[in-house]
Amino acid sequence: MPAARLARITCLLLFTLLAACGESGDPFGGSAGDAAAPSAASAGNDDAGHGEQVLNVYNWSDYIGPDTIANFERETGIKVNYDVFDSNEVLEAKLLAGHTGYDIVVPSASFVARQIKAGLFQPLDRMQLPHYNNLDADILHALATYDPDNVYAVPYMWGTTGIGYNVAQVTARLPGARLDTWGLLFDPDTVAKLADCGVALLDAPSETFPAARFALGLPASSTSVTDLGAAEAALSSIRPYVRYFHSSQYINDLANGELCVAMGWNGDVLQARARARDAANGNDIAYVVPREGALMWFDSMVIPKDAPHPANAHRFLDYLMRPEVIAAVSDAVHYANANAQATPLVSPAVRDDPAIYPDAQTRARLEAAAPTNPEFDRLVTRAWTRVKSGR
Ligand code: SPD
Repeated sequence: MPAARLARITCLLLFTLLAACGESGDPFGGSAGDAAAPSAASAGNDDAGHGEQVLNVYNWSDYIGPDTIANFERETGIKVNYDVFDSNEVLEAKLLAGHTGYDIVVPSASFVARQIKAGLFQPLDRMQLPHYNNLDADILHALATYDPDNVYAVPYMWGTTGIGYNVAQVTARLPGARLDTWGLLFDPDTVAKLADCGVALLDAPSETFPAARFALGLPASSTSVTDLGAAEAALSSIRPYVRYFHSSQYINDLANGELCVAMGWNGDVLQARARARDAANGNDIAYVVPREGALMWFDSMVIPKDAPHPANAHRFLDYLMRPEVIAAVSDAVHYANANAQATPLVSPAVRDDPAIYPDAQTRARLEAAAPTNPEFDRLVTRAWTRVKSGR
């Protein structure tokens, strides 16, 4: 990717993140898995003290290359226990409960701010990260909005939350309709026409409520209780047409034709497209950033305070900072990484896909996910329970 284009993207990241800070400029707004215990939590000794060759990683599902872990294990002799989750809410609940046994976890930046304040992570030791300089300086600068001075978090991938759909199934039910709109999910008359071919939403209130606010023309990151009520009403109105709420199942179901529309993350929808192509099953899957706007986010790697193997964690982070390693991850997962040196190594099919590296017009519609606000989130969680239960 040309450096100028990358620079434009990262400037946008910076701009939108700063915009999310609000007028005060305070990104924290002035307020403050589904996996069981890690498969190796029981094996957690201090690598510094005992040199145990183990690393416990808790990452998003479908978010690593097919050989990334095996290559690391072969190169270092460190055995990786790798567990997955599919929402920030699940990860955060686990972190707050404590004693996870994990050495690396991967929250989104918007959740990282309050998790740092809660003392959940240990500072990085840059001496153990010789490839740190490969990271994109503008993205690091943007991440500093949530993690001042980049003390705790290493950016991993970034992306957008939009809509994935089956082109033939949706156009057959909505002939001539524009499909680049949240109306596909939030207009009850529209979504009623799609219910028979399968509609799914992310099981993540941090995504569904901003999407509903975009659909309603409200500020996506609004913490107004009135706006929250309007978003809840919008979500409740489409509840009868939603087949399920889940944050990873939609990849396979879009690919195999079991769903025709899903709120989803760009790379996951594109993985669905790739799986359908590999299966040659005739399902053509598209991803759209709705014209009303959408969230952009980036996910970062952090080391929990009580990580049993912090030295191994640093080794893994540094491994992922090698351009050829992280470029291969982007190729596999269809997400843009945060490594400036890796961009030329990402395959052109990924690098030039505007669903992964959005063009200027699309970027203008993106808004960075705002830092989470615990007090307001309690209201959101209750509203989300009401939406899902249909009460
Ligand atoms: N399958 C990997 C999905 C990663 C999505 N991260 C989402 C962050 C949302 N704010």
